Amino acid sequence: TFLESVISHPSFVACEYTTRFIDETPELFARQERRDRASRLLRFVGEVMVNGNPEVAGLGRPKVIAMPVAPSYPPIAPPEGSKQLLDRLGAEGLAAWMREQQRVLITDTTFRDAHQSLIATRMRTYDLAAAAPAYARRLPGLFSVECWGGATFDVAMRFLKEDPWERLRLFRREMPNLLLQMLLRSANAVGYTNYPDNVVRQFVQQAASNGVDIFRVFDSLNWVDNMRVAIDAVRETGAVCEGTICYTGDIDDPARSKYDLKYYVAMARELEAAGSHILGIKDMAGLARPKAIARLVTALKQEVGLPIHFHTHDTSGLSAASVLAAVDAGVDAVDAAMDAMSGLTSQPPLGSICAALAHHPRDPGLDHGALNDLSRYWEGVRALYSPFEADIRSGTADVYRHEMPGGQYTNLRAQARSLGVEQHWDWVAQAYADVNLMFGDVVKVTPTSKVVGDMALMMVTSNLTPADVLDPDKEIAFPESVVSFFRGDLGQPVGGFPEALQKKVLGGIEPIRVRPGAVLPPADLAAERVAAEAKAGRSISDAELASYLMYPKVFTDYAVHERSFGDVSALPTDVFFYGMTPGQEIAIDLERGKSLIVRFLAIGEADEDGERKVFFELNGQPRIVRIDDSK
Ligand code: 3PY
Ligand code: ZN
Repeated sequence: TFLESVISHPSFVACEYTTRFIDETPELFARQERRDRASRLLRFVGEVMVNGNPEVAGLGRPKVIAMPVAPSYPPIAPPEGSKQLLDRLGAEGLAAWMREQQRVLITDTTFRDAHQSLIATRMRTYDLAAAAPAYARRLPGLFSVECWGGATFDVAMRFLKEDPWERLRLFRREMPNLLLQMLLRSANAVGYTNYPDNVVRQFVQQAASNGVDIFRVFDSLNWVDNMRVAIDAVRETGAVCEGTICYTGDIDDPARSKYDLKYYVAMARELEAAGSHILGIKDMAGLARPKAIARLVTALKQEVGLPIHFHTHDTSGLSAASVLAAVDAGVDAVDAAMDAMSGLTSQPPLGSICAALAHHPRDPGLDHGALNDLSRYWEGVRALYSPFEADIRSGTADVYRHEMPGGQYTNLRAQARSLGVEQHWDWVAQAYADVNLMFGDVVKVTPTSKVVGDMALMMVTSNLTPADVLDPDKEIAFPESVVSFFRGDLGQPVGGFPEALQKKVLGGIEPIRVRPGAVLPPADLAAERVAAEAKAGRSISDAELASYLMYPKVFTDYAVHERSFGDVSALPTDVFFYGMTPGQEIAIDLERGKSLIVRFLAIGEADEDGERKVFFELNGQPRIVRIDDSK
């Protein structure tokens, strides 16, 4: 208790105090605060041990639950890297440098897209943070670390009960020499729907001021008009804007002429004119075949003056061939994931690509030993998250049929499982392809990919054929996301909506034909803050306001969880998901130089009220936590 802190304080014990002792001894409060945090964390661990962590309920356990050893690094300050280049040259200068230098620049996606695509975005800050100091010291030649945005923002709060902003600040602190890159869904920011313009602007400002250097900005319908607010907001912060084309279809297939070379070149010109510093090619499903990407990169190098950055997924098993073809065609930067987190629906293997380019004029110049060591660390981390893996073992040409983004694949499969139709996966994949064509052959990437996925699952669970869906006389209860899509809430697709289906889906509802942000009223930021603080029961930062504006319920639930259980991101991952084993001792770093030593002793029998006592030692002192086991 607070009283105990007072009477055990050395000045109090030595009778060296005045009536102002409490006011003049702020460390009493710091100590009390630490005790509270410790109690809350013990309550969380106790809760996991008695009732389990709901996030892994029913998923089975990893074969071995062992925390991997963090990768080692030399005791030096991080050498200068790409971040210092940006600070010195500015965004335009950095872009010019990218074009002028010869090696191919490498972005590592392990901290974001790789785990989004392989293990449903579940990697915790604890495991990411442990790798960061080694990245800064052993890979200072990396171009950037893609580490934030996309689905990580939502998942951090919703499932991992941690603050995405705290994660970002930690990356900034630990990797001060590397460019930090995020994925921004333009008007959808890091959500699944268009937000008011002032919400998008406020989010971008917070992301930049908390550490993001490069914003990869894309629109889920490739609608450049819907990207301008985000592009302008990024430029205003001084950060780098990577205006991005989402690649779909096949430029070499005459049957998919909607998305041909001319289409992509025209879009690239628009993105250049809109103010992009870098041109991104986001091949979210891994459809860019080697010959196609070579032709595309060659054309874009001729037609636009921006450096080009290629991102792809390995669902086909051929993405490394595409990356190498892009390198030969003169692409400036490419994305890859550390070997142990690569392949399948993730990016191609970073270490193998570097090895393949060794002694080549465009050798990325990274330390192969460091890449191996880091990959070994990620291998250990990945094993901890094995319950979240999709049951796929190989690349497959089937991706050219269904065109699902890598980041969606594992999620949609998990959704299919929860709806009891995973055994009909082939049917789901075919329905996904059919829905795409019914909807007019659309770009499929978050959130339009979710619209197509929702519809495909609905067709399978309701046993509907495309003819049923299109039949004007057959009544269908379309998913809410589909109605919203046809109303124009995500924007206008290339070539417009298929009219008859739009009429059927909307009934009497009038669609919008303008940019959604043009008709959404601005959010009242001051009023939203008051509401958020009332729900959280405390004052919130500007960054947390951005969380609330994007995800009011998810942020509120996270804040309530934090009030009860503290900052659970400090717990090792084995403990977070599975609790502790008798006799196990862990150190929890609360802040620099302040750690708690927690030892778990035993769990008692449930008493008549259904409460169990969980026995711990905290810094050598016995602590008992009572947990309701009646749930
Ligand atoms: C996202 O938007 O999260 C994606 O990764 C899309 O590919
Ligand atoms: Zn991706």
